[in-house]
Amino acid sequence: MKILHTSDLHLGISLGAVRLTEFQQKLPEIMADTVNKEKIGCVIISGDIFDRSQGSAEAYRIYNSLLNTLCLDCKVPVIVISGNHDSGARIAAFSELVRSGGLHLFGGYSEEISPVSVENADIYPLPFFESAYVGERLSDAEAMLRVTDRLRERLDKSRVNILAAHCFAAGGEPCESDISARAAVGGSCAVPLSAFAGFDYVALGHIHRPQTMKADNIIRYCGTPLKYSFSEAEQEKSFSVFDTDTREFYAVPVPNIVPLRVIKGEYEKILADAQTDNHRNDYVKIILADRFAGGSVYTPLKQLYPNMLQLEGAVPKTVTTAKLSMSELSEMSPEKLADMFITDRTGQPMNDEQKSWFAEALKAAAAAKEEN
Ligand SMILES: [Mn+2]
Repeated sequence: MKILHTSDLHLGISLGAVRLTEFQQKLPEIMADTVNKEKIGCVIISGDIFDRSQGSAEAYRIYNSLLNTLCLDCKVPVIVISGNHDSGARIAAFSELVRSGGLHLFGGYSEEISPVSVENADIYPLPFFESAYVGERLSDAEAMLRVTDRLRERLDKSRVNILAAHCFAAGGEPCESDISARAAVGGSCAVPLSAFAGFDYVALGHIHRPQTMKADNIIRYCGTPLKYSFSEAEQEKSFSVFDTDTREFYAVPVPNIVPLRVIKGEYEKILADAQTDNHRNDYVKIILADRFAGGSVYTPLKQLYPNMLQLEGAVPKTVTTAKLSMSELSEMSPEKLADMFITDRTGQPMNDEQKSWFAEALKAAAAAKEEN
Protein backbone atom coordinates (compact mmCIF):
# COMPACT_ATOMS: atom_id res chain seq x y z
CA MET A 1 0.00 0.00 0.00
CA LYS A 2 1.11 3.55 -0.72
CA ILE A 3 0.64 6.23 1.91
CA LEU A 4 0.54 9.89 0.94
CA HIS A 5 2.10 12.10 3.59
CA THR A 6 1.53 15.85 3.67
CA SER A 7 1.57 18.50 6.40
CA ASP A 8 1.58 22.23 7.13
CA LEU A 9 -1.28 23.18 4.85
CA HIS A 10 -1.62 26.39 6.92
CA LEU A 11 -5.06 27.06 5.49
CA GLY A 12 -5.75 30.80 5.68
CA ILE A 13 -2.09 31.88 5.74
CA SER A 14 -1.15 35.30 4.31
CA LEU A 15 1.94 36.41 2.47
CA GLY A 16 2.33 40.01 3.54
CA ALA A 17 -1.17 41.38 3.12
CA VAL A 18 -2.15 38.74 0.55
CA ARG A 19 -4.37 35.84 1.60
CA LEU A 20 -3.27 32.66 -0.09
CA THR A 21 -6.67 30.90 0.16
CA GLU A 22 -7.18 31.66 -3.54
CA PHE A 23 -4.44 29.08 -4.23
CA GLN A 24 -5.17 26.78 -1.29
CA GLN A 25 -8.66 26.13 -2.59
CA LYS A 26 -7.04 24.15 -5.40
CA LEU A 27 -5.48 21.72 -2.89
CA PRO A 28 -8.43 19.27 -2.79
CA GLU A 29 -8.25 18.79 -6.55
CA ILE A 30 -4.44 18.58 -6.60
CA MET A 31 -4.43 16.00 -3.80
CA ALA A 32 -7.23 13.95 -5.35
CA ASP A 33 -5.28 13.87 -8.63
CA THR A 34 -2.18 12.56 -6.87
CA VAL A 35 -4.17 10.00 -4.86
CA ASN A 36 -5.75 8.65 -8.05
CA LYS A 37 -2.59 8.70 -10.20
CA GLU A 38 -0.32 7.17 -7.58
CA LYS A 39 -2.97 4.67 -6.38
CA ILE A 40 -2.70 5.90 -2.81
CA GLY A 41 -4.30 3.73 -0.12
CA CYS A 42 -4.18 6.13 2.82
CA VAL A 43 -3.46 9.80 3.51
CA ILE A 44 -1.67 11.25 6.55
CA ILE A 45 -1.81 14.99 7.31
CA SER A 46 0.83 15.71 9.98
CA GLY A 47 -0.44 18.90 11.58
CA ASP A 48 -0.73 22.64 10.98
CA ILE A 49 -3.89 22.13 8.97
CA PHE A 50 -4.82 25.72 9.76
CA ASP A 51 -2.61 28.76 10.11
CA ARG A 52 -4.47 29.89 13.22
CA SER A 53 -6.20 27.96 15.97
CA GLN A 54 -9.44 29.71 15.03
CA GLY A 55 -9.44 29.19 11.28
CA SER A 56 -11.47 31.54 9.09
CA ALA A 57 -14.71 30.41 7.42
CA GLU A 58 -12.81 30.32 4.13
CA ALA A 59 -10.11 28.09 5.61
CA TYR A 60 -12.79 25.73 6.98
CA ARG A 61 -14.49 25.55 3.59
CA ILE A 62 -11.22 24.36 2.03
CA TYR A 63 -10.63 21.88 4.90
CA ASN A 64 -14.15 20.52 4.54
CA SER A 65 -13.80 20.19 0.77
CA LEU A 66 -10.41 18.46 1.14
CA LEU A 67 -11.64 15.83 3.60
CA ASN A 68 -14.88 15.19 1.69
CA THR A 69 -12.96 14.80 -1.57
CA LEU A 70 -10.43 12.35 -0.10
CA CYS A 71 -12.87 10.27 1.97
CA LEU A 72 -15.97 10.31 -0.25
CA ASP A 73 -14.65 10.68 -3.81
CA CYS A 74 -11.22 9.02 -3.56
CA LYS A 75 -12.44 6.66 -0.81
CA VAL A 76 -9.15 6.58 1.05
CA PRO A 77 -8.84 6.63 4.84
CA VAL A 78 -7.43 9.93 6.08
CA ILE A 79 -5.49 10.42 9.31
CA VAL A 80 -5.23 13.99 10.61
CA ILE A 81 -3.21 15.12 13.64
CA SER A 82 -3.16 18.66 15.03
CA GLY A 83 -0.02 20.82 14.86
CA ASN A 84 1.11 23.73 17.01
CA HIS A 85 -0.87 26.18 14.87
CA ASP A 86 -4.09 24.17 15.25
CA SER A 87 -6.53 23.94 18.09
CA GLY A 88 -6.30 20.28 19.14
CA ALA A 89 -9.87 20.34 20.46
CA ARG A 90 -11.25 21.71 17.22
CA ILE A 91 -9.37 19.17 15.09
CA ALA A 92 -10.62 16.32 17.31
CA ALA A 93 -14.29 17.44 17.17
CA PHE A 94 -16.70 14.69 16.05
CA SER A 95 -13.81 12.24 15.76
CA GLU A 96 -15.83 9.22 16.99
CA LEU A 97 -18.69 10.10 14.63
CA VAL A 98 -16.63 10.44 11.46
CA ARG A 99 -14.40 7.40 12.01
CA SER A 100 -16.85 5.11 10.25
CA GLY A 101 -16.49 7.36 7.20
CA GLY A 102 -12.76 6.67 7.09
CA LEU A 103 -11.73 9.94 8.72
CA HIS A 104 -9.43 9.62 11.74
CA LEU A 105 -9.02 12.91 13.60
CA PHE A 106 -6.59 13.39 16.48
CA GLY A 107 -6.03 16.60 18.39
CA GLY A 108 -4.23 17.44 21.62
CA TYR A 109 -2.42 15.23 24.08
CA SER A 110 -3.66 11.79 25.03
CA GLU A 111 -2.01 9.22 27.35
CA GLU A 112 -3.46 6.37 25.35
CA ILE A 113 -2.50 6.24 21.69
CA SER A 114 -3.94 3.43 19.58
CA PRO A 115 -2.76 2.93 16.03
CA VAL A 116 -5.00 3.21 13.00
CA SER A 117 -4.55 -0.05 11.10
CA VAL A 118 -4.76 0.13 7.32
CA GLU A 119 -3.80 -3.01 5.36
CA ASN A 120 -0.29 -4.02 6.52
CA ALA A 121 0.43 -0.77 8.36
CA ASP A 122 -0.15 0.44 11.92
CA ILE A 123 -0.16 4.22 11.98
CA TYR A 124 0.41 5.86 15.38
CA PRO A 125 -1.07 9.37 15.54
CA LEU A 126 0.83 11.75 17.79
CA PRO A 127 -0.65 15.26 17.63
CA PHE A 128 1.45 18.23 18.77
CA PHE A 129 1.61 18.45 22.57
CA GLU A 130 3.21 20.66 25.19
CA SER A 131 5.85 18.83 27.26
CA ALA A 132 4.07 19.87 30.50
CA TYR A 133 1.30 17.35 29.75
CA VAL A 134 3.82 14.52 29.91
CA GLY A 135 5.60 15.55 33.09
CA GLU A 136 6.90 18.50 35.00
CA ARG A 137 10.12 20.21 33.99
CA LEU A 138 10.66 18.10 30.88
CA SER A 139 12.20 19.56 27.73
CA ASP A 140 10.33 18.92 24.49
CA ALA A 141 12.97 16.33 23.62
CA GLU A 142 12.58 14.45 26.93
CA ALA A 143 8.79 14.53 26.68
CA MET A 144 8.85 13.15 23.14
CA LEU A 145 11.27 10.38 24.18
CA ARG A 146 9.00 9.39 27.04
CA VAL A 147 5.94 9.22 24.77
CA THR A 148 7.62 7.30 21.97
CA ASP A 149 9.26 4.91 24.50
CA ARG A 150 5.76 3.93 25.61
CA LEU A 151 4.70 3.38 22.00
CA ARG A 152 7.87 1.41 21.17
CA GLU A 153 7.07 -1.16 23.87
CA ARG A 154 3.91 -2.15 22.09
CA LEU A 155 4.92 -2.09 18.42
CA ASP A 156 3.93 -5.23 16.52
CA LYS A 157 7.08 -6.04 14.55
CA SER A 158 5.10 -8.13 12.06
CA ARG A 159 3.44 -4.90 10.87
CA VAL A 160 4.82 -1.83 9.11
CA ASN A 161 4.95 0.76 11.88
CA ILE A 162 4.43 4.40 11.06
CA LEU A 163 4.47 7.40 13.36
CA ALA A 164 2.73 10.66 12.45
CA ALA A 165 4.04 13.53 14.59
CA HIS A 166 4.42 17.29 14.61
CA CYS A 167 7.64 18.52 16.20
CA PHE A 168 11.10 19.93 15.61
CA ALA A 169 13.56 17.09 14.98
CA ALA A 170 17.26 17.67 15.60
CA GLY A 171 19.07 18.75 12.45
CA GLY A 172 15.97 20.03 10.70
CA GLU A 173 16.44 23.00 8.39
CA PRO A 174 13.54 25.43 8.46
CA CYS A 175 12.65 28.28 6.09
CA GLU A 176 11.16 31.78 6.38
CA SER A 177 7.51 30.73 6.84
CA ASP A 178 8.42 28.35 9.74
CA ILE A 179 8.03 30.95 12.42
CA SER A 180 7.96 28.52 15.33
CA ALA A 181 10.47 26.04 13.91
CA ARG A 182 13.01 28.80 13.35
CA ALA A 183 12.77 29.80 16.97
CA ALA A 184 13.65 26.23 17.96
CA VAL A 185 16.87 25.88 15.96
CA GLY A 186 19.70 25.13 18.31
CA GLY A 187 17.37 25.07 21.30
CA SER A 188 16.89 22.32 23.85
CA CYS A 189 13.54 21.50 22.30
CA ALA A 190 15.00 19.72 19.26
CA VAL A 191 13.93 16.08 19.41
CA PRO A 192 16.82 13.65 18.90
CA LEU A 193 16.30 11.21 16.04
CA SER A 194 16.66 8.31 18.48
CA ALA A 195 13.16 9.20 19.71
CA PHE A 196 11.85 7.88 16.40
CA ALA A 197 13.74 4.55 16.43
CA GLY A 198 11.65 1.46 15.83
CA PHE A 199 9.24 3.06 13.37
CA ASP A 200 9.70 2.20 9.72
CA TYR A 201 8.50 5.59 8.53
CA VAL A 202 8.10 8.78 10.54
CA ALA A 203 5.69 11.20 8.85
CA LEU A 204 6.67 14.53 10.33
CA GLY A 205 5.13 17.97 10.12
CA HIS A 206 6.39 21.34 11.40
CA ILE A 207 9.28 22.25 9.10
CA HIS A 208 8.23 23.66 5.75
CA ARG A 209 11.23 22.52 3.69
CA PRO A 210 10.99 18.91 2.46
CA GLN A 211 13.84 16.81 3.87
CA THR A 212 14.78 13.36 5.02
CA MET A 213 16.72 13.07 8.26
CA LYS A 214 19.86 10.91 8.39
CA ALA A 215 18.86 7.81 10.36
CA ASP A 216 18.44 4.03 9.97
CA ASN A 217 14.72 4.40 9.39
CA ILE A 218 12.98 6.97 7.18
CA ILE A 219 12.28 10.17 9.12
CA ARG A 220 10.72 12.57 6.69
CA TYR A 221 9.44 16.13 6.61
CA CYS A 222 7.23 16.37 3.54
CA GLY A 223 7.17 20.20 3.75
CA THR A 224 4.30 22.47 2.81
CA PRO A 225 2.39 21.56 -0.36
CA LEU A 226 2.58 25.19 -1.57
CA LYS A 227 5.10 28.04 -1.33
CA TYR A 228 4.33 30.27 1.61
CA SER A 229 7.37 32.58 1.76
CA PHE A 230 9.98 34.14 -0.51
CA SER A 231 12.64 31.86 0.97
CA GLU A 232 10.70 29.00 -0.64
CA ALA A 233 10.63 30.60 -4.11
CA GLU A 234 13.18 28.14 -5.51
CA GLN A 235 11.93 25.06 -3.65
CA GLU A 236 10.08 22.28 -5.40
CA LYS A 237 7.06 21.43 -3.29
CA SER A 238 5.85 17.86 -3.08
CA PHE A 239 3.85 15.20 -1.31
CA SER A 240 5.81 12.31 0.16
CA VAL A 241 4.71 8.79 -0.69
CA PHE A 242 5.75 5.79 1.40
CA ASP A 243 5.25 2.30 0.01
CA THR A 244 4.59 -0.10 2.88
CA ASP A 245 5.51 -3.11 0.71
CA THR A 246 8.91 -1.98 -0.58
CA ARG A 247 9.44 0.28 2.49
CA GLU A 248 10.74 3.02 0.24
CA PHE A 249 9.55 6.55 -0.24
CA TYR A 250 9.49 9.00 -3.08
CA ALA A 251 8.32 12.60 -3.58
CA VAL A 252 5.52 13.57 -5.96
CA PRO A 253 5.96 17.19 -7.10
CA VAL A 254 3.05 19.56 -6.54
CA PRO A 255 2.40 21.97 -9.43
CA ASN A 256 3.67 25.44 -8.59
CA ILE A 257 0.50 27.52 -8.43
CA VAL A 258 1.61 30.36 -6.15
CA PRO A 259 3.24 32.93 -8.49
CA LEU A 260 5.96 34.05 -6.14
CA ARG A 261 9.52 35.03 -6.97
CA VAL A 262 12.55 37.01 -5.99
CA ILE A 263 14.05 39.53 -8.43
CA LYS A 264 17.65 40.49 -7.73
CA GLY A 265 19.84 42.97 -9.56
CA GLU A 266 20.74 46.53 -10.33
CA TYR A 267 17.92 49.06 -10.20
CA GLU A 268 18.16 50.33 -13.79
CA LYS A 269 18.38 46.79 -15.17
CA ILE A 270 15.31 45.68 -13.20
CA LEU A 271 13.37 48.64 -14.65
CA ALA A 272 14.52 47.79 -18.18
CA ASP A 273 13.83 44.04 -17.85
CA ALA A 274 10.35 44.73 -16.50
CA GLN A 275 9.31 46.06 -19.94
CA THR A 276 9.45 42.53 -21.36
CA ASP A 277 8.33 40.72 -18.21
CA ASN A 278 4.99 39.04 -18.91
CA HIS A 279 4.42 38.12 -15.28
CA ARG A 280 4.40 41.54 -13.66
CA ASN A 281 1.44 40.61 -11.46
CA ASP A 282 3.47 37.92 -9.66
CA TYR A 283 4.08 38.37 -5.96
CA VAL A 284 7.65 39.62 -5.91
CA LYS A 285 10.40 40.48 -3.51
CA ILE A 286 12.92 42.81 -5.11
CA ILE A 287 16.50 42.95 -3.89
CA LEU A 288 18.46 45.90 -5.24
CA ALA A 289 22.18 45.34 -5.61
CA ASP A 290 23.12 48.99 -6.04
CA ARG A 291 20.53 51.19 -4.35
CA PHE A 292 19.19 52.02 -0.95
CA ALA A 293 15.56 50.86 -0.63
CA GLY A 294 14.11 54.36 -0.20
CA GLY A 295 11.00 56.12 -1.42
CA SER A 296 12.57 57.26 -4.70
CA VAL A 297 12.99 53.69 -5.99
CA TYR A 298 9.91 52.22 -4.29
CA THR A 299 7.31 54.10 -6.35
CA PRO A 300 8.64 53.28 -9.86
CA LEU A 301 9.10 49.62 -8.87
CA LYS A 302 5.62 49.36 -7.33
CA GLN A 303 4.15 50.82 -10.52
CA LEU A 304 5.81 48.09 -12.58
CA TYR A 305 5.19 45.32 -10.04
CA PRO A 306 1.88 46.10 -8.30
CA ASN A 307 2.25 42.97 -6.17
CA MET A 308 5.73 43.80 -4.92
CA LEU A 309 5.46 42.72 -1.28
CA GLN A 310 9.04 43.25 -0.15
CA LEU A 311 11.83 45.58 -1.22
CA GLU A 312 15.37 45.23 0.03
CA GLY A 313 18.16 47.58 -0.85
CA ALA A 314 21.90 47.36 -0.90
CA VAL A 315 23.63 48.27 2.32
CA PRO A 316 25.53 51.38 1.22
CA LYS A 317 29.28 51.51 1.56
CA THR A 318 29.35 53.77 4.56
CA VAL A 319 31.27 56.04 6.80
CA THR A 320 33.24 58.40 4.63
CA THR A 321 33.13 60.66 7.68
CA ALA A 322 34.98 58.12 9.80
CA LYS A 323 38.08 58.67 7.68
CA LEU A 324 38.11 62.40 8.46
CA SER A 325 39.69 64.04 11.49
CA MET A 326 37.75 66.27 13.90
CA SER A 327 39.52 69.38 12.62
CA GLU A 328 38.69 68.52 8.99
CA LEU A 329 35.05 67.93 9.96
CA SER A 330 34.78 71.15 11.96
CA GLU A 331 35.92 73.17 8.94
CA MET A 332 33.15 71.82 6.72
CA SER A 333 29.93 73.68 6.02
CA PRO A 334 26.65 72.24 7.40
CA GLU A 335 25.52 71.65 3.78
CA LYS A 336 28.63 69.61 3.03
CA LEU A 337 28.25 67.57 6.26
CA ALA A 338 24.58 66.87 5.54
CA ASP A 339 25.39 65.78 2.01
CA MET A 340 28.09 63.39 3.27
CA PHE A 341 25.70 61.96 5.84
CA ILE A 342 22.95 61.31 3.28
CA THR A 343 25.46 59.82 0.84
CA ASP A 344 26.73 57.52 3.58
CA ARG A 345 23.26 56.33 4.47
CA THR A 346 21.64 55.99 1.05
CA GLY A 347 24.50 55.62 -1.39
CA GLN A 348 23.16 58.70 -3.26
CA PRO A 349 24.08 62.39 -2.85
CA MET A 350 21.34 64.79 -1.71
CA ASN A 351 18.93 65.74 -4.47
CA ASP A 352 17.70 69.31 -5.05
CA GLU A 353 14.53 68.79 -3.02
CA GLN A 354 16.49 67.51 -0.03
CA LYS A 355 18.96 70.37 -0.38
CA SER A 356 16.17 72.96 -0.27
CA TRP A 357 14.57 71.23 2.78
CA PHE A 358 17.92 71.36 4.50
CA ALA A 359 18.45 75.03 3.59
CA GLU A 360 15.02 75.85 5.07
CA ALA A 361 15.82 73.93 8.24
CA LEU A 362 19.15 75.76 8.56
CA LYS A 363 17.43 79.12 8.12
CA ALA A 364 14.82 78.23 10.76
CA ALA A 365 17.52 77.08 13.17
CA ALA A 366 19.49 80.31 12.66
CA ALA A 367 16.35 82.41 13.22
CA ALA A 368 15.54 80.51 16.41
CA LYS A 369 19.09 81.05 17.62
CA GLU A 370 18.85 84.81 17.04
CA GLU A 371 15.57 85.00 18.96
CA ASN A 372 17.15 83.45 22.00
MN1 LIG B 1 3.90 24.74 10.18
